[in-house]
Amino acid sequence: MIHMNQPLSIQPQRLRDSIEELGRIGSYLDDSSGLRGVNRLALTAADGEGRRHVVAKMRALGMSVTIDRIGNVYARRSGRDDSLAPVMMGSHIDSVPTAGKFDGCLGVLGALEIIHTLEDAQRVTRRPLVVAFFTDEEGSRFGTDMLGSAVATGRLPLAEAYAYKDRAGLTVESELRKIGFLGDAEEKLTPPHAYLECHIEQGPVLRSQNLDIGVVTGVQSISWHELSIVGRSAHAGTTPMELRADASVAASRINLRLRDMARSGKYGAQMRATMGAMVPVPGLVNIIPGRMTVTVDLRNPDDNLMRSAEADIIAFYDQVAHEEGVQITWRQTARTDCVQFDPRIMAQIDAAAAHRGLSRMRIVSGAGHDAQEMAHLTRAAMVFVPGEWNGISHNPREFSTPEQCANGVNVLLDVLLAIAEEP
Ligand code: HGY
Ligand code: MN
Ligand code: MN
Repeated sequence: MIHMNQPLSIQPQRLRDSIEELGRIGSYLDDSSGLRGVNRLALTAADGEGRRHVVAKMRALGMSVTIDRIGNVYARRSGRDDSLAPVMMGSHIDSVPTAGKFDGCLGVLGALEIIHTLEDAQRVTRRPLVVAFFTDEEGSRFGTDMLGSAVATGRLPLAEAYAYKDRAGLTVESELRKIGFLGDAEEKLTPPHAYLECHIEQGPVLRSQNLDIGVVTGVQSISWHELSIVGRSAHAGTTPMELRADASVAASRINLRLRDMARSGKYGAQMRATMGAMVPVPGLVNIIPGRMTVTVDLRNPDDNLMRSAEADIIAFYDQVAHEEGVQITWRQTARTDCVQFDPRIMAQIDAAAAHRGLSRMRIVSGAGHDAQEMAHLTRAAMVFVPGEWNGISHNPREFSTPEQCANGVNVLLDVLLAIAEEP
């Protein structure tokens, strides 16, 4: 039950200031847009600086901070009854290299703004509260997404996570140690009472319908492949077309097939496919690429259609290898099925938004989130806020207004207060 006589509310400007402050860490001038973007790729020096900045904010709020063996950070605020399992809020503060200021950060800084608001109001909840940020949610650097929360919830063994390497061959373990966040706390999380996450939608749906809040029903399935395509490098001018084994042509054929599959409707109207990385070797104007490393990112809100798309594109890899005279090897680097969030908490989010006079809709998340990992451990749910510019994300133009952010975090606060009083 949401007690909504006079709802407590956060300070929108203080939240905005904290988002701007963190956004200055790892900030860069994006030459294609002329905007300042954020690059706090997981476990880089910038990520380390961002982590220390947020840990300092947690401690300034009187919270006790724990760092686990995969670098997840948990800040705890005591409740009236500390024997009870805590209610956890969180997200991530690592970013893609061409990020905005809101992806993940809204969830972590919004949770800390809630703590600050409770401190100001001298309000102590029955249950203890925990604010978390998880290691390498994005997966951009080491190749698998939700790395920290997958370890915390047991999907990914710690040793396997430590061994992931970036393109320079640096491991998660060595990079965690380098930035000083190779903690010693047990990485397997004791199930919290519930998990809540506020996040930008990262898409056009809410804003296009002028809606304030997304009541997130779940997350669609995700499948990532990394392909190594080996052909034969040769002279661009002297090698006849029929004598080539061109790795870049093979990659291009696969990319076009992905788009045709998504457009075909055979895998549902919502299938999305992306070849985000296409790295040629040697990558020079007058040499036929002998090697290509490419990535494939498949998304689908239907598990059966996802499996069908995976089977078909894998069969196409073999067909292209044969027809182009190249070798194609591939590995699965991320794979999660569709996840449903907790219906009772969704109803509480809906009621809280309604009581605040906020418009809302139920929405499936197109992006992956730490909440989908936490949903395997406890009751989990997410609150989405709209974004301007068609909700663009993973781009410096990512932007949500102070009001949009405050609406989402206030709804999170209302639901948190209700759940934190549960016996
Ligand atoms: O890829 C995703 O969906 C998320 O941004 N990690
Ligand atoms: Mn995110
Ligand atoms: Mn992201």
